[in-house]
Amino acid sequence: MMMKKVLFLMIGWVLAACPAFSQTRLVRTINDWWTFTKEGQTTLVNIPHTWNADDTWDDEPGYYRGLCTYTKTVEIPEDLSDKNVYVRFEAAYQDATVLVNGNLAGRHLGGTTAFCFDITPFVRQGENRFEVRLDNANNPAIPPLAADYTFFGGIYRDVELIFTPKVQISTTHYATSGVYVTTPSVSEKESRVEVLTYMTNATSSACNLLLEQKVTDPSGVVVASVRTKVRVPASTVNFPARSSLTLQNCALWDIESPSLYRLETSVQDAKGKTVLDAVENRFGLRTFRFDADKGFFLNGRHVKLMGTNRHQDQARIGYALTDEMHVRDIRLLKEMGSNFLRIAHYPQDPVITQLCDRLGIVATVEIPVIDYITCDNQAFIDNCLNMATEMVYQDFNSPSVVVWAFMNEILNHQEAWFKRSDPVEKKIPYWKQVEGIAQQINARIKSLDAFRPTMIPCNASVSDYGHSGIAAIPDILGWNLYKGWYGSDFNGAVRFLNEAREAFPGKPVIITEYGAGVDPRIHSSNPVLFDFSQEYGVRFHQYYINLIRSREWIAGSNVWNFNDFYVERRIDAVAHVNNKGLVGLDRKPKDTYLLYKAALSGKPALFIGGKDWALRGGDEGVPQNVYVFTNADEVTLFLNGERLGAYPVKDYLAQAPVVFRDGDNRLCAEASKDGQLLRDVLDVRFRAIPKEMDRFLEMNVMLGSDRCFCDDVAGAVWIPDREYTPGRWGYIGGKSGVFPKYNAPASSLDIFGTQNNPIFQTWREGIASFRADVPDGQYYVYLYLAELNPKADRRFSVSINGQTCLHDVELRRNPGPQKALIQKFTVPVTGGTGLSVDFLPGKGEPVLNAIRIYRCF
Ligand code: GCB
Ligand code: CA
Repeated sequence: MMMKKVLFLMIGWVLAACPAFSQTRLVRTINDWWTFTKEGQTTLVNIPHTWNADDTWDDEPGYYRGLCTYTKTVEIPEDLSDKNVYVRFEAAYQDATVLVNGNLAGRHLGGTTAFCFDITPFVRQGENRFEVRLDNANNPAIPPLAADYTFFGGIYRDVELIFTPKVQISTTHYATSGVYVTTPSVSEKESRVEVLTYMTNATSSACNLLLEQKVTDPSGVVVASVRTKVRVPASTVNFPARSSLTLQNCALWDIESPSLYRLETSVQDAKGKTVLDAVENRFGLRTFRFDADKGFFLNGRHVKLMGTNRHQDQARIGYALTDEMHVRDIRLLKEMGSNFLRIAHYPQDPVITQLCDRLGIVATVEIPVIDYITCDNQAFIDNCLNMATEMVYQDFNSPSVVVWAFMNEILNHQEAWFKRSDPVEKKIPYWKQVEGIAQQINARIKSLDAFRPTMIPCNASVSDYGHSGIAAIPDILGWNLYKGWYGSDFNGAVRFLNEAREAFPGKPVIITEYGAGVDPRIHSSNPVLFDFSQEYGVRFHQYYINLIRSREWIAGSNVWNFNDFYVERRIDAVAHVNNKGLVGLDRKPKDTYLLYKAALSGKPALFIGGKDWALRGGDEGVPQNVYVFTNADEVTLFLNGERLGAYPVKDYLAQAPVVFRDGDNRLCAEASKDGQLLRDVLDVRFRAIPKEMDRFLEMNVMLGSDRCFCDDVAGAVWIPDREYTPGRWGYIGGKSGVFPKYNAPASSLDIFGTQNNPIFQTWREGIASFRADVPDGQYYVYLYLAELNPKADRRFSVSINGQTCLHDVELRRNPGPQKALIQKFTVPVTGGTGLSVDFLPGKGEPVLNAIRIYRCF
């Protein structure tokens, strides 16, 4: 009894102390326990959700693109008589029809922007049935039509209900807060803030109201407020009202000090006694400009913008990331020292721009009009324009956002219309269509936002963008550059940029993309183009960091990409994944991330590379290449407590040959920078192939390869091949494969039946034998085979120590081209002969992709 009374008294006290709290609006998610139906199958799911989590990376080509439904009974205990109710989707991919208690609430096209429907007429106190019919089928009227990323279907961002009073700040003006802040003049001394507020009056009489704008500075002090009388007509949606404020002694939003102001907007009764509805927004005070010759200026100060792009997917779950996963990404980006993010190719979760605002990361936002347009289709144009409008309004108040972008690489896929080599006249009709749409999108963005420049990320052909008129349209030109990857010659990048700069002299330039594929499991001491090794990735990015830093007129640059991401059709080292991320689909940093951290962070930095390469292998006594990333000048290395030496640093990298002992090793790196002693430690477990073969236990060798591969799942180390020498091991005869695509050192085929493509993607063609001078005992010998050339007509037999073990294998027939075949043989070795695996050609050349030899006893 006593307790209850005390509690009651305390509640009374709390209420009395905070009279300013009045019941305004309530926003709550309805993410949990939806009944999801796909092709007649029903499951219970939570949002964020995608129905393509699995079929986008299995061995079957294609993924489900069609209609699915979500239904849910939502309990609304509130009395709704004096309320309006809205349902708001942060995004749903991509054509959504929403029904409430059987009534059509609305339809929205486009998978990456938010939408909000008024459902007041359809909801009631008690139980309500929500149904979302969602379709991710290709639709020629909805961009994107096709691109180098997977379009995951589903309600993959939050769904919420918004309960407001009848007189309210609008929720249905492009699903925003209904409040738009501009800062037409900004300085530390004084800044002008203008606010446009949309209000909705859902009553049948006109209302006289007070609209209050209250600004709190970054330290939490209310520094300005203004009240404006407004009369909102009866039954009116999105009635605009303007307010303006002046702020003195301003804290500017900057990269190092991302000062944010808070704007509290409230609608009050005419006397200002009762707050009817209120929303909050953040905004920042900053000036910026892009200059064609001098680059980017923030608050009058020159800043080189360097950062990445980002896709919104993660391993196994596709787009269905929780808020905290998005947050983690932007923190990782900031920790890397990045000050720039191209939010490509589409608007992302609201926490992304929120966090860019808070952490001081300058951002560009883009609509997914990418690669293709639909010709002669007004619905397509309308959807482009609507998406552009949603993008601008939905991130309007973010101080971090400085550019609106659209039409990524839009001239890249003209092949459907003509050949690249065709004369310009033939291309003009198509170009005119693209240019017409570009003009309209650009004009639409300009009409909504007078303060931010526009950008088109272009690629490949300077002259096409010139002749088509497209380059003339946006304020800024983005260039996606892949010289040193898709084009083998690094120097092509400089030639290309110079050509672009000469062709469009007045246009500021951002390198909107550059990147190289890196499968984190692949390493090489002899990195080459298209080997997907960590080391080639490092070399690629070292080159571009120098290129970007040494040219003032390059305003900014974005690595393609922050994270690895799914591309269902793409086959590289990891099938269905674009591996150009600095971090993996699981967000594990690759060496390229460490390189950027050393190059960008500005603070003393030292990291031993190969954090995910702690399990290594090779011949005993043969040095292994170790990478150390740092912004110091020199690195000293210690192995198992012993000093190895000091190594010079070039382009943030010190390389050292290190001889690991069999078993556990502790590698320690030290450097000093700005008077600070830096230290990093990496424990490396080394599996040595012993000098004295009588101690031999195990080897896993990829033929025709300079690559090392770590199979994390099995904890197995795969090493490059070598030629046989007596007393040791290796191949006899044949040649390494060089593969047609890009003249690559490894095949780019997906190998079915394995998650370890790299083991099968190289081979030795025409091999005569593989020998290992192992001691007597019993062995397992595993032959790894896959036909990488579907056209090759080859048949061969294999014998081990004279006994034929494979007769007339014809890989393209059995198991079939690009299918993994692992044959394990139990082989006794006696009489000191060692192991000899011999290949006997029947037709064409025999091949061996990889071999594993394991001593049983
Ligand atoms: C590009 C595209 C991007 C691709 C990238 C690549 O130029 O804009 O969507 O993913 O190249 O990796 O090929
Ligand atoms: Ca599939």
